Amino acid sequence: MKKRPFGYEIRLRDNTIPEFDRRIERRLSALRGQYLDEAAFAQAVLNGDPLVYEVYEIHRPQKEGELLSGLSVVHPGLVGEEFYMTKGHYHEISDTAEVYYCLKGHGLLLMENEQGDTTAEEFRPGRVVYVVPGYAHRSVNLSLEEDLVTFFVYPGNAGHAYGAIEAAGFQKLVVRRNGTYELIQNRAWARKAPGIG
Ligand code: S6P
Ligand code: ZN
Repeated sequence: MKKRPFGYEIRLRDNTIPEFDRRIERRLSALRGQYLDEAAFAQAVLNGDPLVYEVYEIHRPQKEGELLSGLSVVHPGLVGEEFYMTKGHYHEISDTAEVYYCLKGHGLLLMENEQGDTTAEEFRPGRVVYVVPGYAHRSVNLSLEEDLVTFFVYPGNAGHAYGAIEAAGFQKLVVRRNGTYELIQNRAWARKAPGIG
C-alpha cells in the first residue's frame, strides 16, 4: 500500500490501467434476472456467456477519508433489445456519493433511490456524472460499436450492496428503438417491489 502521494496512468489505447491492483470481469450470466428477454439472455449465456464489462481498481484501505478509484469498461452489445450494462448497486453506507467521468463512448448512468425517484444522465467523453448519496447506479453502453469507458471515484468506506437490484432490477429498462434508445418502465420491478412507486 502506497504511503506517499502517487499518480497512475489510464491508458486509452487499450482501455486499461496498466498498474491496476484488481481487475473484475463480469460475464452476462452475472446479470441473471435483469434482462426482459429471458430467452435471448439464456441463449447468449449458452453461446459462450460473453464478457459484458471489466473494472480496473486501484486498491486503498476501505475506510473513511480514503478514495477508491479506477476504470469501468462496458463493452457494446444487446440482449434482445436491451443494451449491455453493469449489475448496478447501492452503496452499503448509503450516505456516500460517487463521481464518474466519461472518457470514451456513449452511454447512460441510470440512477434511482429507495423512495422511487429515478433518473438518468448521459455519458459522453468529457461529461461528469455526480451520484448523490442514496442512489443506486448502473452504467449502460448505448453504442453497439464502442466500449463505454468511465473513470470513477468514491469513498473508501462506501461498500457495495447488490441485493435490492438483484432481486428487483431497476425501475427503468434501456431499450434500443429506431436507432436510438428509450427508457421504459420495468414491469417486473413494480411486481417485485410493491411498496414503492
Ligand atoms: C463502485 C463503482 C464502480 C462499479 C463498476 C461495476 O462504487 O460504482 O466501480 O463497481 O462500474 O459495477 P457493479 O455494479 O458491477 O459494481
Ligand atoms: Zn458505486
